[in-house]
Amino acid sequence: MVNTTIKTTKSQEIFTAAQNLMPGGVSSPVRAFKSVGGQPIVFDRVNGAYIWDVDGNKYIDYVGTWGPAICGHAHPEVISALHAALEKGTSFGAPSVLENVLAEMVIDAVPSIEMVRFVNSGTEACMAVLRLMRAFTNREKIIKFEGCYHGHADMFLVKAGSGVATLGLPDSPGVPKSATSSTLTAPYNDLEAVKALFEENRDQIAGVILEPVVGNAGFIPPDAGFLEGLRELTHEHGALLVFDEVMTGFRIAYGGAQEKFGITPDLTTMGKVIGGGLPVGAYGGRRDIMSMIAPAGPVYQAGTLSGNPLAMTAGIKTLKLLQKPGTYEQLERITKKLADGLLKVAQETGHAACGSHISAMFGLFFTSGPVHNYEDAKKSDTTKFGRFHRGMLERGIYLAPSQFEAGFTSLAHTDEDIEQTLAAAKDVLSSL
Ligand code: KE4
Repeated sequence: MVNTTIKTTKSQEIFTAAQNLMPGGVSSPVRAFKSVGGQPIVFDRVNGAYIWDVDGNKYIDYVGTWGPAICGHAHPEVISALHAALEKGTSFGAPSVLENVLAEMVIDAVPSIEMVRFVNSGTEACMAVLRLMRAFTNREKIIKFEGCYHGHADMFLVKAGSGVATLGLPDSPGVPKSATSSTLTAPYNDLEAVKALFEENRDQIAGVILEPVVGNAGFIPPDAGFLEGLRELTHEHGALLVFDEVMTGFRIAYGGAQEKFGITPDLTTMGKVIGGGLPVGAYGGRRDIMSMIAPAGPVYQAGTLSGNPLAMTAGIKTLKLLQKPGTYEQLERITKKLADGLLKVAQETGHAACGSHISAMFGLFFTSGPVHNYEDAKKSDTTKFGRFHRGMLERGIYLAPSQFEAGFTSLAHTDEDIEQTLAAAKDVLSSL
């Protein structure tokens, strides 16, 4: 039994049954609450900044379905646009003007993107971009960073973050050595390590892929000069620089982390926000590179539901809402209030803690820090994080169920929501 003060009878019934039907009872590992303990709550509906579970409990949501709900869940304008689109069918498997519209919006927004291809998930986008990097440079090796997560494709499951970090699966069973033998890793924020890899693997590295702001090892921003250094190193060695902006895209800024930090990668992957809650991933970049993708070029990549009209509609409407003046100032203000407040409460209640935020993404570690990379993050007190998570859940606050995830705010979060959250945090942390 889960010892919570909130009534979770129906959640427990449904989740117990789910465990007989689906591995771990979930469709994605992090949802099982393995690293924070206790059973997950089963959602009934979401709206704005809020969740209601099947027992009728209401929560303020700081996961936002892992990023897509940046305008708030079930935004009325997105819902009504979807209703209209539904009348015309759910999938075409053929060109539609909606793909042109969203493609143009992404190209106009993201500095590195001259052409874009839509897929159905961030994983697909990262898989495709890896194949493209290798084809364009005619080199095989790639560099990724410990704790960064680029989806669950074999070649990325090397010291990955997110659910892999949470479940301590640095190299998942079933991944053949051949799939990862060309994947080199370095600590995040460590330019010297990257330089050494380039020296040791001269003319063999197709490119470097990273989360420009890490969200899958907990929240870890780039140190000053790190992104610039990678841009210089990749140029120097004839390798490509790829920003995985599946999480940071349209969240760190309208043009993503690359706009915020003024660094232009050669290729970018996206997802989450650009689907407005429906399955969309995308990759894009320089025209000379993207033109290699079939059928324009020889690099094969395909997908039955890619660019489907419902997902395009939700993405178009979401980006339109984000274009409104003042959007990112509001996201920065509300998230700063939350992140600074959480840190203050943790320190006032005598807990070693560090954390930060950039725009609508934030994180908190129970360690005095600083946290510059995954090794630092792993030194944090994950047991305390689990107890904090459960305590907040019992007080109606839904945080990401793992220390190795980031937190997400939205345009729907109000000052009152933040104040309620900080009061709950004070209550929980005083009792830990
Ligand atoms: P998906 O295949 O889950 O759409 O995207 C994979 C991916 C790629 N790149 C980055 C930077 C990502 O954050 C993700 C997915 N993020 C996780 C949250 N840490 C999705 C949540 C989950 O796995 O259930």
